[in-house]
Amino acid sequence: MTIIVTGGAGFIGSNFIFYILKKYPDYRIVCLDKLTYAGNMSTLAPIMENPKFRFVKVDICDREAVYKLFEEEHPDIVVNFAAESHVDRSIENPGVFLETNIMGTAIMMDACRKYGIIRYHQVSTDEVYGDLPLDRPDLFFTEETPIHTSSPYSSSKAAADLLALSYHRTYDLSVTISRCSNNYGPYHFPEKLIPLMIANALNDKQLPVYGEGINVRDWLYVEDHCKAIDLIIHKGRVGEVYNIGGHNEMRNIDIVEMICDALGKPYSLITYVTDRKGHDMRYAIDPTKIHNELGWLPETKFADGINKTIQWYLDNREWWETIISGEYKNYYEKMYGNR
Ligand code: NAD
Ligand code: TDX
Repeated sequence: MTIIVTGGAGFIGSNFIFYILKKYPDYRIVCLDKLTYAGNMSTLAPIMENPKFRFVKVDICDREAVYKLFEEEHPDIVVNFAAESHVDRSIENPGVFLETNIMGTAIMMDACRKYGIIRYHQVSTDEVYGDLPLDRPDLFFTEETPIHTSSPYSSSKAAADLLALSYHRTYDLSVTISRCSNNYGPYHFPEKLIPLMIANALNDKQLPVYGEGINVRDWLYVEDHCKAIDLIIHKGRVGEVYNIGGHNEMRNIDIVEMICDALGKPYSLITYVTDRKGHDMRYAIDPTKIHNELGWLPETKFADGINKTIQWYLDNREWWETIISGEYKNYYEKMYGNR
């Protein structure tokens, strides 16, 4: 079995590669990644010599290069993680989100049609459903919830989902889609809430909480997401969407305080800053379908997952310090300098 994993130098894609290589020692993994600011070769360094692994620096929007790779590798399965993934950046500059997340998805699926595959899996997000009100804790996103996006990021992901479903219906491409809630864990790029707060707290820098900090996200340990995708690509029904989430809703401010407590840092570091434009209030996944059909359940409790994650950032300072000392500095100044 050969799997092409796009975006494998990023957060979830790299965790997925490590998981699959360990679980299926006879599988071959080809990682296709453009290495944008979010892709890190240092993450993949430990497996570069593995004979079952190949890394190729390619943009999923580069049709010629993608087709060439398919001709070389004859993949059985394609898992498309590659995306521009940060909501705040999409608010600043939507164009690249439309290119990569929509056109790139179309090109990957065109390659699958042209060369033939067993399965194309599109890694999507719960953000395609928009948000839920804070005062209706009884409401959850199911696979039937209408698409109702808020940001250029989520709109681009929703467009990709619709394209994927249309490729299934029109061309009979073997497509599955997963829509997962917020992930956390090792190799999470420090522009996102949890790693940003850990890195800032360790450097005794301000902890910028948007608005009142009462927005709710449904957090899932990254390995649980990888396990769900593994089940879907092997046992999921073609043409279906699967929601992934572990009923772990938390307010942003509570997460930030938990990180302060774990690191012995004072709450005085917490600074409330101007809210994100169009900020979604609450995400909450109903994972009944994947549980009933594929037997998936999250295995890592948040208390354990967050401690493991914090410990990982303590043990791997070089990984994130290299990132925040580079180009990231300009981004940080632009986003947070006058906020
Ligand atoms: P990430 O930003 O950490 O990594 C994205 C990776 O894609 C990087 O390695 C980057 O170099 C690569 N990439 C970007 N544009 C590319 C292009 N044009 N061609 C090839 N490679 C390209 O993202 P992540 O958090 O790991 O998210 C992975 C996927 O999961 C995304 O599709 C995202 O929408 C989805 N998702 C993320 C979360 C989350 O909480 N992080 C939750 C649900 C779904
Ligand atoms: O500095 C910050 N301060 C803050 O209060 C940052 C970076 C975020 N926040 C808030 C905004 C959100 O309510 O924290 C929450 C989480 O923010 P992000 O980490 O940016 O994640 P989110 O916008 O929820 O999107 C994430 O989950 C869904 C991923 O980035 C997406 O790729 C995924 O689809």
